Amino acid sequence: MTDVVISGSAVWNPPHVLTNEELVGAYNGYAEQFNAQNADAIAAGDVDAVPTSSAEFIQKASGIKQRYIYCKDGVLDINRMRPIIPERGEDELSHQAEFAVNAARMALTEANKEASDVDVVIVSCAYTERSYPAIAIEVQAELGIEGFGFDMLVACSAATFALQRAYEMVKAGTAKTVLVINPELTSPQVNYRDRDGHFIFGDVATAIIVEDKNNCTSKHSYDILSTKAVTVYSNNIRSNFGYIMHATDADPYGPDKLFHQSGRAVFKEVCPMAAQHISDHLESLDLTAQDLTRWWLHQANINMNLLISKRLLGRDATLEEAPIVLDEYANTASAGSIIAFSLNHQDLKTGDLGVICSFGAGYSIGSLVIRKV
Ligand code: CO8
Repeated sequence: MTDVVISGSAVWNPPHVLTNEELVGAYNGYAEQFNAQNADAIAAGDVDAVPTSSAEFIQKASGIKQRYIYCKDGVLDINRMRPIIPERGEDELSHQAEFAVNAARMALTEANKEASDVDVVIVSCAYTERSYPAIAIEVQAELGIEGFGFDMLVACSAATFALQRAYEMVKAGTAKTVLVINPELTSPQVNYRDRDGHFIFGDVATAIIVEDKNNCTSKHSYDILSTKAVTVYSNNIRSNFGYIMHATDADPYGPDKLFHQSGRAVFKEVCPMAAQHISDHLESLDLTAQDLTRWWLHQANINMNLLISKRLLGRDATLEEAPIVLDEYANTASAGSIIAFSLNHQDLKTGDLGVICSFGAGYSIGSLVIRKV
C-alpha cells in the first residue's frame, strides 16, 4: 500500500495584533459603562453587575499574551465590541477563501509542489462563512486546482480529522496530493462582552500538504504512521448559531449564538480523555510517551497541555518537547496543533517520532503519529 507523508505546512498570520491589555481595556470600559448605566437596577438586585477582567488573570489562566486578528476595527469600540468586516460581493474572493489561499500558497512552496499537483482540497475549520458553495471549491478555483474540494466542520479537531481523511485518500489511492487548509476566522464568533471568553481566540490560517511518499520532493517530510479519532457528545463548548434561526426567530446575536463554554468542566473532562487517547494511540503502535521527540498539542490552554504531557511522561514536558504558541496566537480552534507543528519541526532528525493531537468541542480528539523521513 502507498506510504503517505506530510510534506509541507504553513501558517499565515492576519495583519493585526490584539494584546491582552488592549482587550481588557475595552472590556473594562464596557463593564464600567454598563454598571454606571444600570446602577439603580444593580443596587436593587435586579441586574447583575458586569465583573471586570484582567490581563494578569488571562496570562496566568491560559498562557495567552496576544492574538492575531483579521479586522481590529470595532472590537475595541465599547459600543460595538465585534470586528467590522466589510461585506464582499459574490464576484469577489470571500474573506475566508482569502485566508485559506494565503496559507495554501505557503504550504505548497514548503512542499515543493505546484497547485497543478494537487487533486483534493479540504477546508476544515470551526466555522465556514457560508454554507455553499464550499469555501474549498472557491479555493480550488482561485488556485487553479483540478479535482474536487469540500468543507468539513469539526471545531477544534477540524485540522486533525481532515488530515486523517487526506491520509486515507492517499493511502487508498483515490488521491495523490491533498491540500488541507484551516482558515480559522474565529473573531466574528467571539463574545467580546463575556469576561470568561473574551480573551480566548485569535484568527489564523494553516495549511498542510499530504501526499504519496513516492512523489515527495520536500526537504522536510514525515511518514504518517497512524491516525486515531474519537468523539463524545458534550454541551460544555457550544455555539447555537445556524441557518435554522431564520425560522425559529431566535436572536441571531444572542450570547448562546456565540462561542460559550463551561471552561472548568472542559478542563477537568478533556485533559484525562486526551491523555488516555494519546496513550492508547501510542500503545497500539508499541510505543510509549518516552519514544516521542515532540508533541504538537492543541493550543487551548497552557495548563491543559502541561497536565496532559505530565500525565503521560510522569514529569513536566519541556517547551522544546511540547511547544506552546498560545502566547503569540491564543486559541486558534483547530489550527493550534498545526501552528505548533509548522513552527517547530525542522530541527527533528530522521527517525524522530512525534504526535499531532487536537482536543476540544464536540468533544472531539484527533491524533496522528508521525516520523521524520
Ligand atoms: N479576568 C479576571 N478574572 C477572571 C476572568 C477574567 N477574564 N475570568 C474569570 N475570572 C475569575 C473568576 O471569576 C474566578 O474567580 P473566583 O475564584 O473568585 O470565583 C477565577 O478567576 C477563576 O475562574 P475560572 O475558574 O473560570 O478560571 P480557570 O482557571 O478555570 O480558567 C479558562 C478559565 C482559561 C477558560 C480555563 O478553564 C480553560 O482554559 N479551560 C479549558 C477550555 C478549553 O479548552 N476550551 C476549549 C475551547 S476551544 C474549542 O473547543 C473550539 C471551539 C470552536 C472555536 C470557537 C471560536 C470562537
